[in-house]
Amino acid sequence: MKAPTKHKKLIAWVNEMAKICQPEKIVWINGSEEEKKKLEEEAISTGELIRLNQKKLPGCFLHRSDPSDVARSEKLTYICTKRKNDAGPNNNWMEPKEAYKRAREIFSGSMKGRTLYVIPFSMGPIGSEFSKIGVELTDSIYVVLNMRIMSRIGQEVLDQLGTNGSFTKCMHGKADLNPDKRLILHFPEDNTIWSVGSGYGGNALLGKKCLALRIASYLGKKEGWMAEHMLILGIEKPSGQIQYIAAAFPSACGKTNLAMLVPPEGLKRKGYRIWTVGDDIAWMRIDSDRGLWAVNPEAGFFGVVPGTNSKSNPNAVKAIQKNTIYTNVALKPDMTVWWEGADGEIPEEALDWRGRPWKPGMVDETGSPVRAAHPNSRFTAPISQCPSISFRLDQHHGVPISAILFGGRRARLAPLVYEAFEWNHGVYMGSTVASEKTAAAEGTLGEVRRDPMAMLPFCGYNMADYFQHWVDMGNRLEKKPRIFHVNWFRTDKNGNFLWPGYGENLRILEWILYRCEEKVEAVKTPIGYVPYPKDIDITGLSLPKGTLQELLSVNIHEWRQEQEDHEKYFKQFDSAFPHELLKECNSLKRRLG
Ligand code: GTP
Ligand code: SPV
Ligand code: MN
Repeated sequence: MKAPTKHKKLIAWVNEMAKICQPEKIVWINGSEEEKKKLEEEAISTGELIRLNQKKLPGCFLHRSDPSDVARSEKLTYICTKRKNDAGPNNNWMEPKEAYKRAREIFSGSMKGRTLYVIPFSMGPIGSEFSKIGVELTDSIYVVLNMRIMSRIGQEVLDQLGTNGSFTKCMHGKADLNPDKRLILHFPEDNTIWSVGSGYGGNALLGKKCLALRIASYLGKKEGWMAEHMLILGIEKPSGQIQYIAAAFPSACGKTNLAMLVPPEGLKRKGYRIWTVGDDIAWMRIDSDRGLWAVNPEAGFFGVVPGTNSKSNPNAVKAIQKNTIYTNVALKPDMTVWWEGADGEIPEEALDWRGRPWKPGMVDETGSPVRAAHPNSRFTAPISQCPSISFRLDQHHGVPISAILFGGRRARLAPLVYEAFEWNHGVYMGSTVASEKTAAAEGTLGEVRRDPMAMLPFCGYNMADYFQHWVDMGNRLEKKPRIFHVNWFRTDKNGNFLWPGYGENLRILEWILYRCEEKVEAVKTPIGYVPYPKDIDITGLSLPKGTLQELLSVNIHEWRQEQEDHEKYFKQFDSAFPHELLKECNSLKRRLG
């Protein structure tokens, strides 16, 4: 196929990659409906996609990924900078020459007899000064169809790129999906990504975590802006004014749910409304008003399926009724889908996420229940289908951010909400975020690890320099967003969540807005400002007596241990580690007595 562009460097690169992979043909993706139909038909003929019940779920498909390929492979993800120190202690590092060589061997001849698709895509609205263009090469139709939902793709992007525009080179191939031959390589110095041996999510949709976080965070440091693992939402107040919040929680810790929040019954009378700008990634920069402004570079949701229902996330349920790709969920006999925590009855029979017969109550060799859907099963759906979509999603300028939230899954210790004393204290709070591991990445579930700013798996350079960048941004900001830490996941001694979460989290967002507007006082504790229980509106919520107090309590003894752990954690960083954060660490120690 003749290249629909006169961009010589782009054409040369596509040819160079094709020479390595040896596809039978090259297809340039233009983004049309016709092209989409054709790709869907082809994917159905090979089994890559299963067409779902088109009456009940129009435009929807099921994809089953290889059972060894169901989450991000952090151990196989590398930052390949010339100097090891530029990748820092938190990243796997490989020397670029070695990295290219190893991946080239796996790519070599891997597309024989198959098609190489060329996907031009824009992260952020096409033509916005803040958007970045990438071109992904892939042999996976599933990837093409997902990228079509997750980003803006096709001829328009090529036109924007012109004959000489710069773009991130994103090379992807499934090869044989053997984890021993899987590598997800980032070359920030070459503006290049090479991913081979996985067809799954963040490993394969290279615009998302690879470009919009790892490469973009590196560019942001260089160019003076930030790429963060954050949702963006607008809260429309009864007055009609909308304030915007950005929140960083680790993978599978509640970003999508918070971004689409529906006000609970008890707060409805107040007339709040939530507008969704983004559920996973925020690009933020300082505007001429010296405030922080954010855009969502994505155009779709790649959301966690299990637990999604009309009670937990009604907006998501509505958003995934059409034009949605489901990955690794269960298939019912009527060709609709099911998952643990879905609406309605548990089906009497189904095919599980691997396509094996499944019945309720089935147990495996170890006696544990067999799950119908994989815990990290996902939906891919256009943001435009979300009833709470913000009217500012496509605006080139983005939205002004009033507050930044950090959070994680902590069964103990971290109160429901607390506020930083000022920016650098907030950066310190972010740099020490810890969370229990979830199914979004391969590895041990439940293990608590530090995940600074929820960016541990996504920062494309040395984390010490990243912390410094946060401090520097604060110095440049005149209208600094206030910084908070939230924890929806505190449990009682039987392991039950103390806080109902989901829509009820609006009660906490309300307090956060009150603080931004200086409407309420707060209790000054050693770790930050904690709400007076009376300032959290719990109308219509049946919390057992004393629960709110427990949720807001700060255990000094436990926090002393936590602070010591922060100190140990910081030791892994070298001299580039900002002294401002060491100072914060010492101040916390002093305040704890
Ligand atoms: P990624 O897409 O991996 O980045 O995840 P995410 O941060 O968007 O998480 P998501 O909103 O998909 O939620 C992940 C899991 O946490 C789901 O199983 C939710 O049901 C659960 N969850 C979300 N919000 C809450 C909450 O407020 N309380 C409790 N207990 N669980 C929640
Ligand atoms: C995450 O793991 O944070 C996700 C899913 O949002 S993935 O696209 O696989 O990274
Ligand atoms: Mn995520």
